[in-house]
Amino acid sequence: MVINNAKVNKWVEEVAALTKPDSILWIDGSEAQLDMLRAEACATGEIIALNSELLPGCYYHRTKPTDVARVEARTFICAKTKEEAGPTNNWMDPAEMHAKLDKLYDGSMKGRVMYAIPYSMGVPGSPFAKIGVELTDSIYVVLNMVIMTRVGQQVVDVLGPDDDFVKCLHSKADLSDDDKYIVQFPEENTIMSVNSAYGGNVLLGKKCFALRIASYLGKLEGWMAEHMLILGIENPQGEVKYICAAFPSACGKTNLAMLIPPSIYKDKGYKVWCVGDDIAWLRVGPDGGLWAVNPENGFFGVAPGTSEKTNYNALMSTKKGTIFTNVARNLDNDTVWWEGLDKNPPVNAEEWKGAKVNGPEFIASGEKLAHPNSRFTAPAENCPCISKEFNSKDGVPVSAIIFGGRRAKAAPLVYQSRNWQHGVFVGATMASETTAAAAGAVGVVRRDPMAMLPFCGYNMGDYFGHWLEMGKKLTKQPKIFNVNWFRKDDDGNFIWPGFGDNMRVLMWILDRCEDKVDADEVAIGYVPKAEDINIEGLNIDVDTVKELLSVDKAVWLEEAAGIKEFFAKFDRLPKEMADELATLEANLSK
Ligand code: GTP
Ligand code: SPV
Ligand code: MN
Repeated sequence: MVINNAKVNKWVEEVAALTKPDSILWIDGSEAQLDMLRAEACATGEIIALNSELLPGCYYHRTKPTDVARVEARTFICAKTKEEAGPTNNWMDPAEMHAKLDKLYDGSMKGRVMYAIPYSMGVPGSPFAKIGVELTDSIYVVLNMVIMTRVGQQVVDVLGPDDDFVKCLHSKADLSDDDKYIVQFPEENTIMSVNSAYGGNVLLGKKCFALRIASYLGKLEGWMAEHMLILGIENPQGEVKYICAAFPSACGKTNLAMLIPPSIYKDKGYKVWCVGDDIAWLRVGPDGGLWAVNPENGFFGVAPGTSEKTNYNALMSTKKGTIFTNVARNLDNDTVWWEGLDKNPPVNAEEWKGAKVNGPEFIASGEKLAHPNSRFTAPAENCPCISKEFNSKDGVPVSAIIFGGRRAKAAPLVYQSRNWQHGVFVGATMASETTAAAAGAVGVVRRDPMAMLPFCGYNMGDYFGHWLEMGKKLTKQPKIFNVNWFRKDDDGNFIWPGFGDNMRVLMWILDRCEDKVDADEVAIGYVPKAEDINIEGLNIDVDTVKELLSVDKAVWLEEAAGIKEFFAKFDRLPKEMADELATLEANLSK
């Protein structure tokens, strides 16, 4: 492949002079080149080929056991000033960080090849697409990036002589746990990652570019980069309405994006189409409405819990051309297994760290065969319900925005905000229990505004302000809702069936968007009348729905106190957010 872009070449030369690889290979995305890389990675044990009949083109990979999730404590936004990074991001002076990183990269690729990956987030040539070049010393990263983004000559052709590309440098170096850094330099259009080989830390097009750098660019350029799925619901007349939903990591985006309608809807001819499962880039369209594109080309999805029953479409997406990371291996037939796939853990198994075990006995002893954050990297085109708008250059018009998280109590099954400003407050004050997607404690409730706490590339106070500004530019505003699939009873069981049955809630949401159904106004917004959530065919009754929709005053007074404490961190909190908190407090004291 020929790269004539002097700016790209100069940067690649500089990086090579620092990292000192044996050679440089440009990735053109061709099958011949990928086959060569797969063969090499198989020969070194970096990946393992799986059963070519049951899982054609699929590979297995395991990471270092201490390198299995995003590392938020080692993730930095190195804006020029700490103030620009804001109170929710780690910050270091850019010059100081560069000096630190340069030492870690010095000679870090010795004895290795440096792969140069030209890639596009979004359909190459679409007005919304943006280009990156990732330099990495990991074949695993190359093989994942080729699935997750659009790679190769077409990207180089679109870039031409421009310097409008994000510089993405990754070196696994020696995988040191102490010197791991995931660093964004927003003002330099640069990402630097070192000493990790895991997912969101190293597939730099994903969280680092398409959320952290892109959210910063979106603020400058008047659009938004969000941690959102995009789905379309087609009614029996063939009309499709689109919904975006922001849930924190491992809180149900992939599942909702690919849901299979329950028979009460399917039998009438309703269909659900997946446009994206993790990231949405949102703009004001020529019609004054909000338009969404998914900048990715694949799914980096949570494996545990994915089954034929819970998420058939995701499971089908993993049947070819997929890379599995940190799941368990079934050594009898060279396939993979994870908790929740089925009730038959392999007897002749290799657990995620590589020990040969008897699966059922291992599980009985309280261990997990797959890491809770084990993942599949699957091409979007494999998905049986992929939207025909997936490759659209304009994106899709958004009718509703949904926020949501994991809350055992507090948040009701669904409620609607009173207007855009209140909706921004609902997003800004979201809280959710932490999951295995990031290193650290699991199950701790924390504020995670718009599910963007780990991904906002600038001051989060300004980010709330940007949401308010976007609302002003929209003459056709989507309605904003909040959902919670994860409310638990006193025995700790989920009350709501979830998964495909979440469609029942989406239908209420769409009815609200079209003014087809009434609601009750309560302190936090509008909640459905219990009988308006269709529970036909479910094992729960209308009283359970009432319980799911209940808003406990005492719990919400605590919420309001928690929100106040959270807001106190911000120097740049828009006045509108403080006003909304005052309204909530006033409503609760009525
Ligand atoms: P990231 O890829 O980390 O951003 O996560 P995600 O938001 O796409 O989460 P995903 O859909 O992969 O779901 C994570 C976990 O939540 C899986 O183990 C699912 O089985 C589980 N889950 C998803 N939807 C539901 C639901 O409606 N109810 C319940 N109880 N669990 C769910
Ligand atoms: C998430 O953690 O939200 C993910 C996985 O989608 S990662 O790519 O690792 O960020
Ligand atoms: Mn995610």
